Amino acid sequence: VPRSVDVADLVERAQAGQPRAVARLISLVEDASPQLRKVAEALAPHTGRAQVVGLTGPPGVGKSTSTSALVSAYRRQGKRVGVLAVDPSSPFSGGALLGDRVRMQEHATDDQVFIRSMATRGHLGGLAWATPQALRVLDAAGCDVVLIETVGVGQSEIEVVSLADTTIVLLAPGMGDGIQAAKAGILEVADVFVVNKADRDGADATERDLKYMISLGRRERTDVLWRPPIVKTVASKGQGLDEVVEAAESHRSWMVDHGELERRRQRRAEAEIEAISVERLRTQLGDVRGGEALDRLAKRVVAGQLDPYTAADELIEDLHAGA
Ligand SMILES: Nc1nc2c(ncn2[C@@H]2O[C@H](COP(=O)(O)OP(=O)(O)OP(=O)(O)O)[C@@H](O)[C@H]2O)c(=O)[nH]1
Ligand SMILES: [Mg+2]
Repeated sequence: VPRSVDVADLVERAQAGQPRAVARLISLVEDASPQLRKVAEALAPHTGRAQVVGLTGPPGVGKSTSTSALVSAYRRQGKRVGVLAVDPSSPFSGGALLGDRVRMQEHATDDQVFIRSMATRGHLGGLAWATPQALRVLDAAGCDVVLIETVGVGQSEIEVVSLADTTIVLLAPGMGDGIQAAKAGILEVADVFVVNKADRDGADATERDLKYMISLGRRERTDVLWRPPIVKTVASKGQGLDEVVEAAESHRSWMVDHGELERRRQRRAEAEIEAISVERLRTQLGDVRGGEALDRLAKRVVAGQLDPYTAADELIEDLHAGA
């Protein structure tokens, strides 16, 4: 039996920046604990202040190294920083993953830095589910910036984009797949491009390719006023990260000036409400007549006695009838 939690007290201590309270709250939302609603309610008035910066890109491009170096850059400005490392393939969560723990070592004793790994495998809806809540915890904990790192594989980068105010897409020279990723739609989601591993051959060529592709993309989208800048970095040596922070800051100012920040946050909230509603409806539909309704309707569909549309009508009618 999970011991009961004083949510209000936890939130108060998280606001004061106590790492253990922050960690506990994230665990509560991640485990979909029965306290989740109370937590969400208690957090709501303390959110909306943090700047949410997403980092995505192909495997091995240097996301974790860059995230750590970015934390340092923000810390030089005296900012409180949260990090959510989202690993869509990992069943482990809680502490940082081993490799990331090594990379984040320099921040381990900094009480102005909160780092958390989130596993999304096995969670229905993956990122969409627990990460926004974890984000709220870090926001309420007074983080000026929250960095969300996720490996750019398919759905996850789309999801990280829906969470972030500013999305940074990392590429590296000599990564053909990086450019492939760019072609596969990563161009549209990037607010800032980073060509990391600029100490390697081919960084200039990668930058040139990117510029060319951006110019192609812009021809079709004359409404888009923001031109994503390209910043070259050597994350492993901490080079270029101040420029990345600058680029993210300019993007934020641009969004504020053009009402885009409000629009993005509105869309984000809509998507979140929708996801929660859909999830709740799914549960309710499965529960109609103790789960028997769906079962019996499916049997009739299989037997050819009923078409699935009529079956859906019946299921929804039953739900509304409170059967
Ligand atoms: N030469 C060079 N190597 C780098 C640079 N940045 C990172 N690396 C190295 O690239 C490797 C991968 O870096 P990570 O930060 O783990 O990359 P990642 O994108 O987080 O990787 P995944 O999370 O596995 O997708 C590590 O060995 C880093 O030390 C850089 O600027 N130059
Ligand atoms: Mg990583």
